[in-house]
Amino acid sequence: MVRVKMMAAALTGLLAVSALAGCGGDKDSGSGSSGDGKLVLGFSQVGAESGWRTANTKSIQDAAAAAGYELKFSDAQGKQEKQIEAIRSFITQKVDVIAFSPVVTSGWDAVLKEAKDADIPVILTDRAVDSQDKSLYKTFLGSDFVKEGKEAGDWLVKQYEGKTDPVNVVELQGTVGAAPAIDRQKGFADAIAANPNIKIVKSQSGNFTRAEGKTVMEGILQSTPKIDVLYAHNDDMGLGAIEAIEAAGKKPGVDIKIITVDAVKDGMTALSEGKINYIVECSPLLGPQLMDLAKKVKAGEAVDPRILTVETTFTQEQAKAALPDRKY
Ligand code: GYE
Repeated sequence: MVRVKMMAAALTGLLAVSALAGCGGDKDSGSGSSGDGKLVLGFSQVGAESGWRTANTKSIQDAAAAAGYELKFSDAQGKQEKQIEAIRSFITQKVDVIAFSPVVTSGWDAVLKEAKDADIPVILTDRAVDSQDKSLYKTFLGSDFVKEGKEAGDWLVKQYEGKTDPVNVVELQGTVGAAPAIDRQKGFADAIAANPNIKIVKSQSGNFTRAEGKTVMEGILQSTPKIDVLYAHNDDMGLGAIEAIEAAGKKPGVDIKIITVDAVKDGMTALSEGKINYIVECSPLLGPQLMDLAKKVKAGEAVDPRILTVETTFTQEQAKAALPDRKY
């Protein structure tokens, strides 16, 4: 099995090299630049679990085309093993730059070390890794998920200001072990900590998908008699939960207040209709910044180790105003 894999890897390498040789333009054998001098970017995407992800993929593909790069795009279907495989294949193909959005935070050191040893710069986009050795990647471009969770919690605290009645909160978490799930939970918990009447009575993963958001919420509705608030780590899970809430004969946004994160079009539409009460924005439009960073790290230029995306929050009125121009 191992031998077969090694042979396959060697063959891929050979094909890549002969493809370069075939174009005849690449004198620098250490570089992955395509024969016509285009920057070659290997990108390993998480999957297609949400509206956010679809918008993120499009942003990266569009920006790569606009920048004139050769993009090798690989979809990991939510599996870390597939991402590691894709990164190894990018190394074998000697791409110029590797970028990826890690499914989960841990377990990356070995493959990142392989990229470093091969002298291929790595950019993390959207999600972080927990590697202690920061020299394993050049930069991390993405949102502050703790801040997003905190904004969601701050809004909730404000809604119940001066009240001491118990507020039962259900939390739908993202993918277990993923940076946005870990951080959005933490930021929210910190924000509500000083209010003992606001309690998370159930917290379960819905894996960032609409389908799981719905089934998990169906179960929770049956087992939890009093739910005042739903905090979903993304719009899609919130939208799935809305279907479950409606099927249970309750009014989303009224009987159960709903807070989500992302602000994709479907989420914003539900907010404008009053089915969601508040959304914390998380921008998926990382493509143009990523292309700029890829060019810089390829040229050996220094870049900031942490690049934050600019984001806002939306109430119902703000969603109504923003919807006509919403790009995703
Ligand atoms: O919020 C969610 C997606 O990593 C920020 O992943 C991203 C999250 C996003 O599936 O919708």
